[in-house]
Parts: sequence; C-alpha cells; structure tokens
Amino acid sequence: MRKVITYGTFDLLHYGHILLFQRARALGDHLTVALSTDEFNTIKGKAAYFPYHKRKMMLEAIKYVDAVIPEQCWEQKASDISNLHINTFVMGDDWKGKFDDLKTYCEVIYLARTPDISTTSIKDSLQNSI
Ligand code: C2G
Repeated sequence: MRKVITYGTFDLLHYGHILLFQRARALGDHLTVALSTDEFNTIKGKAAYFPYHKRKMMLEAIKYVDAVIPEQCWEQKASDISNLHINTFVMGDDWKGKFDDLKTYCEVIYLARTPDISTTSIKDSLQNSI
C-alpha cells in the first residue's frame, strides 16, 4: 500500500484544499493529513477561525482523506514518515524546496497551488463586504 502524507492548517476549508487532497490521494492508496493544532498555529503565527477539533472533523468527512493526525511542531515530519511508513510527502508549491531534506526518507512532491483562492483571501473579502 502506497501511503501519502501532507501537512497544514486547512482553515475555512475551500476547493484549493480539496484539489490538493484529491491530487495527493491519487499518488497512492492512503492519504494521511497532519493537521496543525491550535497550539502549533500559534507558533506558526496563524490564528485559525475554526478550532482543531472542528477542522479535524471536516477533513475526516472528505473522501480523499483516510487519516488525520495532529501536527504539533515543525520537526515531527521525519518521525511521522518513518513511524507511519509513508512513501510520499506532498505539499503545495508555495513550500517548494523547503522540505527537500525529507528526500532521504521518502518521495517529496510539491503540487501547484490552486490559484485565486486562499483562507486569507476569503477572510479579506468577507471583511470588505461588511
Ligand atoms: N493550498 C493549495 N492551494 C491553495 C491554498 C492552499 O494547494 N489555493 C495548499 C498549500 O500549498 C498547503 C496546503 O494547501 O500545502 C495547506 O495550506 P495551509 O492550511 O495554509 O497550510 P500552511 O499554513 O502552509 O501549513 O508543516 C507545514 C505547515 O503546517 C503548512
């Protein structure tokens, strides 16, 4: 079984996220999403609109997602990959090159971001519509 993993906050879930999951899942037979906890988001300098348990529940409802685990720190990726027997690590290409060190553990693939959509743009357009 080819296992794929990806990491992120996935706040205000949108079609860019879904297209990432769809393409990531198509690279194997099983997709794990490591979902940033609220505590880790603070370290990332992000404040998600939805708390972790609500973001997790939404991801678990997506047919492309087979498992959701917490992402609690930057450094857990290598141990996740070995402990979960991951074959392929996937991120959107805004991260291109940033995780190439993981190539010693598994295949590393950066997928093109879906243009014209982001959690930030959703927040901004809602803010401007008030
Ligand atoms: N993404 C995408 N297209 C978009 C928006 C996001 O493909 N229009 C991808 C990003 O490239 C990323 C994933 O969706 O791979 C999750 O994006 P975020 O929730 O913003 O995650 P991020 O803050 O980049 O956290 O350790 C890695 C970090 O947890 C990644």
